Amino acid sequence: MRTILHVDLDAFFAAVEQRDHPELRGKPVAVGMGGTGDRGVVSAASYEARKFGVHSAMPIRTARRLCPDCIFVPVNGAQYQRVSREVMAILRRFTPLVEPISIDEAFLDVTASERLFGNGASIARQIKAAIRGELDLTASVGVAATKLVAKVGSDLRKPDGLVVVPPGEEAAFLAPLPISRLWGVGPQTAAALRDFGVTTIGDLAAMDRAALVRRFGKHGATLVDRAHGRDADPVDDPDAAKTIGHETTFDVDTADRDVLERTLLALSEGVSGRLRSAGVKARTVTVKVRDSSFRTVTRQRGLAVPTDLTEPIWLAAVELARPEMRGRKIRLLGVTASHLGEREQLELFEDVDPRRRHVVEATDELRRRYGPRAVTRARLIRSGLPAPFERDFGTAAERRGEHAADVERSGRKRPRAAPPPAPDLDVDIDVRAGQPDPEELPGDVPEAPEQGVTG
Ligand code: DCP
Ligand code: MG
Repeated sequence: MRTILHVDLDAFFAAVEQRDHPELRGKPVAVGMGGTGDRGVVSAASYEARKFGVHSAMPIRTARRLCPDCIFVPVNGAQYQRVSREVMAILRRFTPLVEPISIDEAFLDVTASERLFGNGASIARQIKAAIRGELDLTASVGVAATKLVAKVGSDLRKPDGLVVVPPGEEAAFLAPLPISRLWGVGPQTAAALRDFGVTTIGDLAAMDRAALVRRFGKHGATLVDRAHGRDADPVDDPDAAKTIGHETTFDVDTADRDVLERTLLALSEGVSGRLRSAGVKARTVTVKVRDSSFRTVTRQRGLAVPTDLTEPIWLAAVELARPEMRGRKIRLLGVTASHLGEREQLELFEDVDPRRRHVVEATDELRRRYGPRAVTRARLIRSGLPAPFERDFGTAAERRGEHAADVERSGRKRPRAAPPPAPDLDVDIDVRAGQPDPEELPGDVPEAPEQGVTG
């Protein structure tokens, strides 16, 4: 039996503003994204503002109409990120098993900490006291044996709430609540369930499992489990080495630098695409280089700024791989991203040029709609390389720990080759949706290299 806490700060952005600007305390405050003009959207509303019906994601125009006395303040992302790190640091004092799931909330598995700090309820009180005492903010906490029930609990008595659900009482605790409180029940599922006469979680728990499976497929079975409070999802161990990587073996070993660097580009592209779809950023890049004599070297380095973009990963990969590839025939190359950072709601605040981000998002969308070969870089056309976004590309490695084990962390000093210039996104992306065969593209595409790459 585990003890899990879900901690969620109250009216987070608005509470930080009220704390930092005492004249805002006790007043209806809305923090506005995209400026506080009429075109903006409310990011967070203080509990005073919520009494007027103001809430997150509401157009500021509407908020102003509902609450003429509301004070609108602009988003100060850097400050919220700083406070978020302080909150997470407090949580980590009680257990290393902290899984941040957004800027202001996290799951904690405190099972092993109870001997040291007292039971779950006691730890929850200590956490609330530390957040109030040290950061002058309030948090709501749910304590339960599962993530699902802990999360429902933290939300139930906001603000400044504490809800403890003892083991065995999950189903009874959930039963009177509306089904919309349950994970995985969006407005459409809720409407469909109402057709079955289901309005509370208890109604759902009492439903015939087979009937739900017939109507909702596998999701139906999950819903019944959740309605009983059953959920085996563990708190993600942040120390577990998680990696996203691609590697590929050449048909014929090659020493052609252009082929090698383009292959690293394709691999980096695949890795960055998967980082983005996983909603994470990497702080470390590892390359693996195996030559024709089967000598295998892995080299690793950190990135100054965590990223989910191709260019920084590729630049690091080339810099790491060049000294290992020089004068050798290469059999295999791999690129792996690790030290994956918390999911980024925080993307709002990153300092990447927003135009670059838009290009990346647009190409991701094209790939989602038209398949992995819909968009590729000009540098990769007719390169004989597999499309970088195909999941079965190379012997794709995405597994816990496995890579970290054979990584050389020797930090040997080697002369560093200058990395290649970053490709210019404006000219380097070739949109080919609806033109399935790149070989048939007319015009002056780059020469195909002699070497192919196997998948
Ligand atoms: N946020 C945002 N846009 C949204 C939702 C949230 O920018 N549509 C930001 C502002 C919030 C923060 O994320 O302060 C945390 O989101 P929560 O859903 O936890 O909301 P709050 O902390 O503001 O309120 P609550 O007390 O309900 O947790
Ligand atoms: Mg919150």
